[in-house]
Amino acid sequence: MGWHLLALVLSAISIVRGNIAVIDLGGSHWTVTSENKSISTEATVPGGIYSDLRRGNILKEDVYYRDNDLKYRWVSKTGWTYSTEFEVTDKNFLALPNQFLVFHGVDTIATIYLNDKELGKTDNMFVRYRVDVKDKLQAKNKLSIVIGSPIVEADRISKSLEHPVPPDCTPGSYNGECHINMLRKMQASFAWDWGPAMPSVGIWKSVELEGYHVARIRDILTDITYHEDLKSWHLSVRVILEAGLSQAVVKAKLTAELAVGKKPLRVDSLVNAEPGHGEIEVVSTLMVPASEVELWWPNGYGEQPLYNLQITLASGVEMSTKSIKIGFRTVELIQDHVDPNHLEKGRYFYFEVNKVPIYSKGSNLIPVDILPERSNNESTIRDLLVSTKEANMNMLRVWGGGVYMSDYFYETCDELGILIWQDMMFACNNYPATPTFLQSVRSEISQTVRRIQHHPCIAVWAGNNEMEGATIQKWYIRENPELYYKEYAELYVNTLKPIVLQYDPTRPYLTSSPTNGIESEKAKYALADNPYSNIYGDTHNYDYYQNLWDPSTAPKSRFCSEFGIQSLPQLSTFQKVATEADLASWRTPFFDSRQHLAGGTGILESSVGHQFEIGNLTLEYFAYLSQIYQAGAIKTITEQMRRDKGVLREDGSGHNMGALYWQLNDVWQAPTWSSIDYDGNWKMLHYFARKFFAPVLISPVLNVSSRTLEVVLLNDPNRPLHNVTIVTESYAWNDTRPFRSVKTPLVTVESNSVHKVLTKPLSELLPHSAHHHIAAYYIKVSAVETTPPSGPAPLMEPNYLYLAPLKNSTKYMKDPEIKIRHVVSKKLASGQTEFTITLCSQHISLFTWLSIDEVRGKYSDNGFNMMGDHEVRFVTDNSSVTVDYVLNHMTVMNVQFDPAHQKPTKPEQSSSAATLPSMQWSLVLGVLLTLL
Ligand code: BMA
Repeated sequence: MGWHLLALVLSAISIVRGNIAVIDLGGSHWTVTSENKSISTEATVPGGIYSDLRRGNILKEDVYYRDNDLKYRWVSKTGWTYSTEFEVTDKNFLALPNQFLVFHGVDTIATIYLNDKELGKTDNMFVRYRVDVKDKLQAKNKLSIVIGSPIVEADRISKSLEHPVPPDCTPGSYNGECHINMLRKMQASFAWDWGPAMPSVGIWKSVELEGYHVARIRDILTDITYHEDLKSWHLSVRVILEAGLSQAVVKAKLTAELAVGKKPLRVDSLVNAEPGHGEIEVVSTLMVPASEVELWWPNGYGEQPLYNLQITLASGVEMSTKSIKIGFRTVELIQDHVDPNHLEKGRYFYFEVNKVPIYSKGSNLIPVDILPERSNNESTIRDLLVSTKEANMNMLRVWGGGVYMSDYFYETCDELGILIWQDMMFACNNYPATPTFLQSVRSEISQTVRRIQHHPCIAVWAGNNEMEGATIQKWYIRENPELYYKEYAELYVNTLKPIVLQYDPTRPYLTSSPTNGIESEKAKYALADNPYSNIYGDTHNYDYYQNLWDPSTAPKSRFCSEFGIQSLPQLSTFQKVATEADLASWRTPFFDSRQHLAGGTGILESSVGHQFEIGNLTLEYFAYLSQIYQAGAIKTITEQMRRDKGVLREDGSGHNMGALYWQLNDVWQAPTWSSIDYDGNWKMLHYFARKFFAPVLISPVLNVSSRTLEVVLLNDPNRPLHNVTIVTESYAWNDTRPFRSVKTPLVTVESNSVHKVLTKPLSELLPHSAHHHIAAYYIKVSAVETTPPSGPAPLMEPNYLYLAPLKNSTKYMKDPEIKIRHVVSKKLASGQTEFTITLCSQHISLFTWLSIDEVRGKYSDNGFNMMGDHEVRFVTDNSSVTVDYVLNHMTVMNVQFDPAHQKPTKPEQSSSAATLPSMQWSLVLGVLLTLL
């Protein structure tokens, strides 16, 4: 049957899935009109009001330009109606017993009308709504979705409650709105400490018209367990069918086919059932011999083979099909007692995949954009996830103040081996426990778990962000705490938990993050006395006042799922949304409105001030220093936590098995905790993450009290290492040769092991005269493996330890005299261009940072230390960039630049030869080298 015969006014596209009819009503044939009808413009579905008004030039500037988050706030203070018209002329379609309009995402409080008759209401942007339109469709149809102002609706609901549900509003520094917790909507859309209030309105996911005789496949859930005795995987496939609401018996054949080995495995089931609430569940089982499939592993631990599982429902009159990709692996969250004889020492908290303990390395994902319609952008999602993998991460936490991500996101995580810690979308707010609210949440949680549960990437579910701590520590509660404790348990324990476990018996559910895990579950209302305990569960740790380059400031918890510090994005990112005057310094009104952390600018300055003198700096240079501080802080803390994997202290703390820093990405151009800015540029932290998360880490640390240097080698579970030599060198800042060099040979280093390879008093590494001047020295460690499969090779990039704050060392440093030896370019098969840039320096150049104007691309390394020759590759999609351009527009910064001076004038433009052998450019102002 050809459903494409259905005519839709204005080119709506018809898609035939199997034989059931699914017609996408999306496109630009929609109109959006303001509540008082003064504005009416073309709209796009999926989309959103800010994007529509911008496209229609009703908003004259980019929504992120300067303070447009405030100027354009009127947009969300009024209601909007989205409408379209479509024709249904196909008699066959109109004769189908089941006809539905399906709304995959309406944001948020809305009433739906078909041909001016009310069809239904929505109150949750995370819920798919299915509305029966049998006998309601006409040849010509008018569909309207009347959406209320989120600000007005949130206020209205808050006034209808019997008791207040705090907090009322976002903190003043956020420039935000009030009562977001009344709405099942992206919680960050009323502002956060890293993002603007852009209270969205719109149809942010697709709208479909579907019709069928019998039923359609909606979700496929899998339960994959390994049976050692049978050497087989037991694959249980649970298919959720949607049928009509009439309870007519569904009779059909359901086939599950798994593409493994030479011949696919297949099982048929007969369906003969009456749907309850329009749904039927069918369970089929397949035994998959272990020899037929390869294991799926997180990034860094092995490959990610995926197998196609196709489900077909054939009823005789029509077919519905759906395919997913699955992976064979087990995942467990281990929370055993550390010492069964000393229960007071707490419990472990780590993941095991295929019985191998995994050190979780990664970050936290905030929404991909504050406008939900842009958060599903596939190329942005791919860029972020590829960057995640490239930084040697194996886990991301999808944080609870954003949105449940698109199918494409989870599919890409499956493909790249990124484990997902999935929060449910509740964050930093108490929530109502009214029957209406809980009913809406039930649909949200069951639809979400059913949609994404089959992805091998998902490791754990968590009920919310920080609400266990916020509730028991009364961050927002002013009176009657018991009432709020009960409501907490009602939502996360009595409502969410059974639904998650019903649809996913294969993974653990944590009520919150941070939490004490099993211990919180045992506590009254699932509220532990101290959800931030070091010996149970996970923690979030922020310390804005100490010098975070001091490893003793690192958390001593089992698993740190948030820790971070702000930095500024690079200048070119700001230039797109600000005037020159806005960017005169980091203390202009523009920055005041972008800095949402109360006191944040002072914190940035004092952070940078731990390591550098802040004099008369340019914004560009201050941003650079802030990125160094951030990168060094997260490096120090992460390395300390990774070293802690091998430590168990008397008080039970230690054995850290997870470091997820806050935060991976940005929603706009602002000072934030991110390692990738809104334009997709890696900040220095992201380049550092690639090294501090590397599977083999050699980490030097100073034991301050004993003035002893310790060097620790960590080998994650990858492969044993053979004949490794670790070289520890001490250098005077002004010397190119090490003062001492200590070689430590190791014959074998087992996989998954931690070794203290060196413990040496500083006095043996530095000259006697250095006793009071350790700031004049630094330590460098490197390692070579002489017999790896591919011949002798450095095991890792060198790691550095500064013995004192850098501002105490600058007087000992010398002008590194950086020169560019040559730049050559090459076209890659991907269509990108790769530039190989060879630099050289006479003395050490610290945190050497390359940038080529605003050209976007990735460096093989950036923010590196170099002495002598150094080669860096730069890959860009921008095909207009030439070697000449690179030579003329490249800036090299390092910390030896004298901040008291203005930005250096640029040297004479050089020849534009593709290769410049040993260029003898003299450097203006010593060390900041700017070409052009
Ligand atoms: C954590 C997060 C976010 C916040 C971040 C930085 O608490 O869960 O709420 O953005 O800190 O303050």
